[in-house]
Amino acid sequence: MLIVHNPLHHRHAGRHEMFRGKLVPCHESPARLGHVMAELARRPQGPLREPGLPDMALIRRVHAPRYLDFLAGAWDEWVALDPSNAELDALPSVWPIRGFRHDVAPANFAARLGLYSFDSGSPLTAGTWEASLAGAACAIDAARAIAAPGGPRAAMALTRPPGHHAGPDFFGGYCFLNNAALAAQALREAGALRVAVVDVDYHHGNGTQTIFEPRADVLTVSIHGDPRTEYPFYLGHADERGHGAGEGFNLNLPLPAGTDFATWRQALAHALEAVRHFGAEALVVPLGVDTFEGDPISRFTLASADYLQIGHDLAGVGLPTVFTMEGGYAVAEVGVNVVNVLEGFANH
Ligand code: Q9C
Ligand code: ZN
Repeated sequence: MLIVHNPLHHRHAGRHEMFRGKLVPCHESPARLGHVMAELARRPQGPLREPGLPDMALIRRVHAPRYLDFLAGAWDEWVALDPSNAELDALPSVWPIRGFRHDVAPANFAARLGLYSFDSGSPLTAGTWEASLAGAACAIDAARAIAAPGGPRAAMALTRPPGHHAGPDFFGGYCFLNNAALAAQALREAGALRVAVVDVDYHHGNGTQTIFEPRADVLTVSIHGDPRTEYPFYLGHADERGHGAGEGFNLNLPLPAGTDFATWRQALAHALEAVRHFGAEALVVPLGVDTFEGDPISRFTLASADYLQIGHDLAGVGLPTVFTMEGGYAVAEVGVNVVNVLEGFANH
């Protein structure tokens, strides 16, 4: 397994997220990746390298150019509002809900911050753009490595911030650029005719679903907490099957809060059967370990040893595979749980 890690990830370091009327410390912290790197030093899974420059043209085929321009300049605009903002994170506080215009971007920065986001839990900081862009480069490089003749069978984009909640032109759920979607797009452009995404994060991969909803060449599957009670609430139901040409190429497998590994693993088997039936030539796995029993914001009951089994089951599909790093907030256990997936995959 090749590991492409993001040396700039720590530049994205939010202070607070809004939760029930209070600013609370961010769950999504640089320490998370530190724990994965430390566990990889104890149990190496293959070569470790840094990414090259990001392919901006490919990123523009996944994300809207006006959204990318917004992200690139957002911090400077935030500080221009008031120089003392340099000491604060940028959090949105107004959004264009139903009936409002989405086609005209307001000149006011706070209004544009809301236009391009869906929650107040995803602080944008001084280094968010650089960290996200280097993370996107990790995902694209990981995909190109496994697609190259003689390349490794699998690669992991070991990066943060995570990506699977980020859509064509919006951020949220701690995500800004959709690393998994970028990997899938890179695999398509490297010659894979059909690419499958199997999202195993606790939360529905709403961004990835929205990006590929109109397309038949990328099957998106997500196993997640039922959106009736779990974040991101407004997408992820079982009746969402794709739009237009993409109809039949999205599969949501929502599970109730409290779900244990035996039930979760049956959903994974269902997901992998859909991948085989689709005839995928490559696989992308947005890997969140917030399904862990100790996760502070999630409600499944997987144990650390279960992640070895998940890796083993994923390897059983026999496809070139890219993992991207998504959620997991039981910080001290994130390293063991992620590396267990990679080790289980390698030992298939
Ligand atoms: N009380 C990822 O795992 N906040 N994002 C939920 C729960 C948002 C999770 C608050 C959770 C986003 C990549
Ligand atoms: Zn998650």
